[in-house]
Amino acid sequence: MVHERTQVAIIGAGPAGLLLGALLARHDIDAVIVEHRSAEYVLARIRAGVLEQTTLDLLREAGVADRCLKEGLTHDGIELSFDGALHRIDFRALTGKHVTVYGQTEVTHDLMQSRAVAGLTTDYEAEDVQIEGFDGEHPVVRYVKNGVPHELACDFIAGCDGYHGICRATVPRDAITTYEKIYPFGWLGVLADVPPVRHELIYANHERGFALCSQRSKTRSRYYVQCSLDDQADQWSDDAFWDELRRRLPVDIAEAVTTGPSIEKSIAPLRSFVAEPMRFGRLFLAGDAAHIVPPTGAKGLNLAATDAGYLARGLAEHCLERSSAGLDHYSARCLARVWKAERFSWWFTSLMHRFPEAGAFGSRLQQAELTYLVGSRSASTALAENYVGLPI
Ligand code: FAS
Ligand code: PHB
Repeated sequence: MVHERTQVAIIGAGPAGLLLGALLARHDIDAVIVEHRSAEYVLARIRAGVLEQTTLDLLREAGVADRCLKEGLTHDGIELSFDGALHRIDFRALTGKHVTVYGQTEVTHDLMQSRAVAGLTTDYEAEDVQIEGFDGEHPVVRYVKNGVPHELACDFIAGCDGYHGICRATVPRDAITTYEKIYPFGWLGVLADVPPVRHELIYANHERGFALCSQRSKTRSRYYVQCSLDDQADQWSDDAFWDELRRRLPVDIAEAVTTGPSIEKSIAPLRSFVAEPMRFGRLFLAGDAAHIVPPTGAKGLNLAATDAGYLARGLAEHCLERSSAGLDHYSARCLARVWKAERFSWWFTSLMHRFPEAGAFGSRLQQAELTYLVGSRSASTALAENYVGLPI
């Protein structure tokens, strides 16, 4: 048995865990990250692509924003496609703000590299991770690494282990309330080394279903089409994907799409989920461990980042200033932001996707709302200020 001690044990090396670790290091607070996958596996997951300014500010505070500031793409708006035409939502004109397109993979890479250079401990491929004692003064994390049992004593545990992690699952059922909505479709996503079809993202509402034209750089694109939950990614040939994508776009845009071999193809289910509260004694949940949004509003990664920012500040106040105010307000402060993002992500998903059970009446309502949205400065501003990120 290896006995170790740290101030904060972080479960999970996704964006929430890695960013929390980087922010704590800026305050000289010791943290160990325990991750059950390999670093290569974590980096191979293709996920988010859009960063709010608040996330970029947190990356800068953590000292890991240099590459993002150099390679990230500044986007001043998005385009909505419906009835065969594009309609631009001008973030800069409506809010004075923009978003940055920079893949979650790159954020994760930068955080991992920064952690390794600083010589901070991340135990990858940890097996049978268990947490206990967080309802008392002496929490413990137990896991097996290379066949050797580890016991990590700590002052606090950060549950950054995602929706399927063990931290939320370890909380007694009568201490937690969950809210969930499952959507009757998924997103089939393709990553390809082809130039993006437009400078900015296109969100398409089409009778055949939703489509999204996104990107990672000027030479790498990320596309999605709404698909059935019965679909399997390996059932979709590249040609079938490109044909379906182009059928959901205006003719001139469809003809401008550069196709090519997929380098990643996967289907993500869509759900809205919130667990309340996000604190249980000395256990704090952050990121997907506490909440999930449908990716339509590009909020998942950004919520994980703001949770990490709130938690890092609360832990720093506790450890350095002997004040528990930040930790005592952590859950309420995160959930106030989470629920606004849940509402926006649900609204944008409901507006842009085809729901079989909504019928012709539901489609007409969507068309009426889209026409109103792009014709009303107030309605467009409401979309824009949620998309670029509400004030922290
Ligand atoms: P993560 O799930 O990223 O990280 C949790 C980490 O904990 C993982 O590395 C996992 O291996 C580890 N872990 C799990 N159980 C463990 C255990 N028992 N012990 C130790 N470690 C454990 N968001 C967007 O904004 N836009 C998108 O397009 C988008 N697409 C997505 C597609 C998919 C398929 C998924 C699943 C999510 C997507 N998201 C998207 C949301 C996503 O980006 C998350 O919000 C983001 O990864 C949240 O980061 P974390 O909270 O760190 O959770
Ligand atoms: C992505 O590029 O993966 C992406 C961008 C915006 C979204 C969802 C996904 O709303």
